Amino acid sequence: MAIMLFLASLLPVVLGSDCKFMQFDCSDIYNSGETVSGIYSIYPAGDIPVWVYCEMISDGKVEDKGGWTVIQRRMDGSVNFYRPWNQYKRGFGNVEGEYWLGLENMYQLTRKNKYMLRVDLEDFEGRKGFALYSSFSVGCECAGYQLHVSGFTDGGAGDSLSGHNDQKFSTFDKDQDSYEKNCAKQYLGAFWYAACHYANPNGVYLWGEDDTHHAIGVVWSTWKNYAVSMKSISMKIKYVS
Ligand SMILES: [Ca+2]
Repeated sequence: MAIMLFLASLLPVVLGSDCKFMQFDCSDIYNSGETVSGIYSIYPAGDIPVWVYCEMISDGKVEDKGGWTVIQRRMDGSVNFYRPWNQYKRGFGNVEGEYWLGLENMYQLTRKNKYMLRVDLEDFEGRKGFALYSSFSVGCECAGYQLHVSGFTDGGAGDSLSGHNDQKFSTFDKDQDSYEKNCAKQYLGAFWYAACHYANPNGVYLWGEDDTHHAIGVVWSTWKNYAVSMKSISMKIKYVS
């Protein structure tokens, strides 16, 4: 028994790069003993690493245990989110700050296992709220990276996402919304638009309230009105089962 344990502990070293333990998501990293929030590499699709921000907060509640994989984050307006399809597919931005993980990565992460989603919001007065969804997944590109979200629990921000359930993803150069015009062009973002939105997390960073152009900001309409743009928003997912 002792010898077997010894061999097992040597395996990753002996096999080296041929068979390294590739952590699939931030839950894997959390469960391996990393409890500090920060930047880690994950392997959602084979052996290509993807850098990601992992939130390892834990306040004792089941849904708040660590291991959240951040898939979208805005915090200071430093990154332009008005981008074409290929960039939303692959991902862009700065993993230390504002970024989009990429639709293909979201698909790879959520295609086999069940994930929950948490959206954290903060306004420019320092007020915070969140929305929790017990189920979140993104379909394949062949299905337009369709959003599947359900099981809302209110963290004070209300439900601005269930109305986007089953929508395909749209960018200014790929209109898959249900609106006669182009939602991404009209609201200067990219999202699972319907006709068009209750939330616009990838809209224009506006530093607060500004209705010069209707609903183009980083909007979460069930918490603040369509003229108010968030100071920060982050969307994060966690393995459930
Ligand atoms: Ca359209």
